[in-house]
Amino acid sequence: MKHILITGASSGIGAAVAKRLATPDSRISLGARRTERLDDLVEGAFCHRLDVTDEESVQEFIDRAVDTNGPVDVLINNAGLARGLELIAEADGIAWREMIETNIFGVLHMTKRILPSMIERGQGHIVMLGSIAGHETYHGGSVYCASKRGLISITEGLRIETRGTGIRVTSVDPGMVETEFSLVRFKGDTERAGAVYTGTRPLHGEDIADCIEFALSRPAHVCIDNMLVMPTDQVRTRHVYRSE
Ligand code: NDP
Ligand code: 8X3
Repeated sequence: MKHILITGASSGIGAAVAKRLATPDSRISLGARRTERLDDLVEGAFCHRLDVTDEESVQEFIDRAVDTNGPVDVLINNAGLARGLELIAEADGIAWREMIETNIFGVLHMTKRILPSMIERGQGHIVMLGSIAGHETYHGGSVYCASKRGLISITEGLRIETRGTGIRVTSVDPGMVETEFSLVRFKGDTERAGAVYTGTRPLHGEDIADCIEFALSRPAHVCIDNMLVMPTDQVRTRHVYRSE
């Protein structure tokens, strides 16, 4: 029985991954701020409030998850967000802080607390939700892209630090996935968010769940370092085929 812990499971990719990985061989822990969305997602899962930007919340969540489901075997650092498309000269800096605190500090707060027990037990798998945005920068996306590019360095650093321990670190870097991501980015503007996916065929959370399931199911001596997964209709961030 593997203990699989997923951050940001209340929506999109995290919710799809939670459903996919809930098998008789797993014990699942799910965290997010909107706990009401977690409760009915997966039968028998441990669900608890988690704000990855708040160290006390992170510690409490992990303590309770470990008490309930035992040491963590798989950590899926999925929680993340983008806010707006502000240009650097015009930004007030609030969105910058939220993106960096969530996408970088959030991952570090979670990983730092779970890694020692993985090292001690000589096993563990950490999965990072990166992005195509970590591989290229687009207009108005400099800080979100910086957060995902920074994640690549953290992922590589972790692999170096854990060499020889048996721990695997995988990053899955998707292109456009239809989730609540754009709704969050555009602060609930459904029209603007919907337009991101209009006339094209984006990825869905289940496509990313496929990738994570594949990486986790490889034999212990095989580490899938990185998967860059794009919709067929999308070539780079701003080259998207639209039929209308
Ligand atoms: P959603 O907005 O649908 O889901 C984001 C999840 O992150 C929610 O469950 C949200 O939960 C959680 N989250 C955000 N902030 C926090 C926080 N401070 N503490 C805990 N949980 C938090 O977007 P996606 O499913 O698309 O995003 C998942 C990941 O995939 C992100 O890291 C994103 O950057 C990445 N990604 C997304 C792509 C896309 O096109 N959709 C493409 C490439 C990467 P709650 O608000 O309840 O706390
Ligand atoms: C989300 C994909 O292109 O909107 O990471 O940044 S993009």
